Amino acid sequence: MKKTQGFSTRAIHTGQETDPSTDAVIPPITLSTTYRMPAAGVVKKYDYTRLGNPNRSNMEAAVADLENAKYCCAFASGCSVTSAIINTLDSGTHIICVNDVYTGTHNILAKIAPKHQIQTSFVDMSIASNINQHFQSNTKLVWLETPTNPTMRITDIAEIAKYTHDHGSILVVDNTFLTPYFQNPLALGADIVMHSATKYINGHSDVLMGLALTNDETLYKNLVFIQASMGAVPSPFDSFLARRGMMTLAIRMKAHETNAQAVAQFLENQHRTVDQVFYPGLASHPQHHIAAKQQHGYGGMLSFKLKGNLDNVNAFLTSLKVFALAESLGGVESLVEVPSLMTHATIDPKERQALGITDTLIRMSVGIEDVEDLIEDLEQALGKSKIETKNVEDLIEDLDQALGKSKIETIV
Ligand code: P1T
Repeated sequence: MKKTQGFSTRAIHTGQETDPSTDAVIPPITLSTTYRMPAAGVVKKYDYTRLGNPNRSNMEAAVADLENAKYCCAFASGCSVTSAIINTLDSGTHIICVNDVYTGTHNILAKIAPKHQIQTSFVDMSIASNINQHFQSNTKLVWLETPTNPTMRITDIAEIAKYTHDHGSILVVDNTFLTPYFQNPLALGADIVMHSATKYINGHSDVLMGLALTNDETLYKNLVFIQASMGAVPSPFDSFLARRGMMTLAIRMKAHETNAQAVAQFLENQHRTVDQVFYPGLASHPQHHIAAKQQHGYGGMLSFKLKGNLDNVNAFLTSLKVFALAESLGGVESLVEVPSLMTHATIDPKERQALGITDTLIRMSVGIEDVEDLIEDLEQALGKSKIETKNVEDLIEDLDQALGKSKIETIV
């Protein structure tokens, strides 16, 4: 007999305990905020919903199983996980964080943590050894996002884990973009994995939730204490919805990846309108070799630089019919956004520029619609984007094409 069941079997069954009072296959939503005790201070399983709830336990058990983690704590959002992890640190400590990171994480580390004397160095980790010179005697935590949001840079998790542990720190990896289906940071040496479960884990853009996973009992106990004390917990209804969404994680992730690979290849061939495409599954991605080594697939996120300026970007965005112009990612529907004006607008413009987050960088969460419809939508919208971008090369290409056609006609 196989030791461990397959990914989808676990995604569907782990934590789904049959309700003993009705034998319902799908556990009901338990809305009660409080629970009877058999005697004063004796807790059978639950006492108060901030501290625990059957729907939340179900969700936590299932994700822990998929991430191969002993422990999982669910929070009210991805950002509340980040806050909880930072709250496990003492004041006076130092953090090293990858320089291209989700704005919410950046805000917590750069603007809130310093109020508690916790300082962060933001470092380019695309070459792992870069990190070495940034460790200080008080460095306690290294924070990674790979792929990064929104420029899709990849960091070698195992290499960073080695440097981190050599310096007596712990490594946190934000696995939101890839999910346990495509990447298992704990197996690569991470101490904590975090998710914005708002994205792929739930998968239907209707729940806000965050998750922290670990194999370390002390870290877990610290996180549970903060989860219970600070109270940023998900509701039973949200836990139910996210648990339901997670049942189809494997088939959704496969479909996201197939579509994203096709869209990335399509965009890479649009030389007239597209400057550069950032998708780790493309051979042209600068860290494709690292992604191929540590990931089991490349996921559904990509970004690209459109030729021209903000006018061209707006002409493109407003012409899209299937892709929705909206923040967030990881739902079944395709979304598109401009990080410099939307998700990453609060980052200092100079920092954004240095990271390549220009006004022509467009981020896409490729959904699981029929890929032909997605490509047709992009093709027509890119056509509209190019109205004012004609440069000398484009004009010569136009002339070349026209002259070619004229020749055929004269021969005929
Ligand atoms: O929105 P929330 O559930 O709090 O998750 C924060 C978060 C954490 N980590 C990553 C990698 C994320 O992408 C996010 C949220 N990101 C978006 C809302 C966005 O559009 O990029």
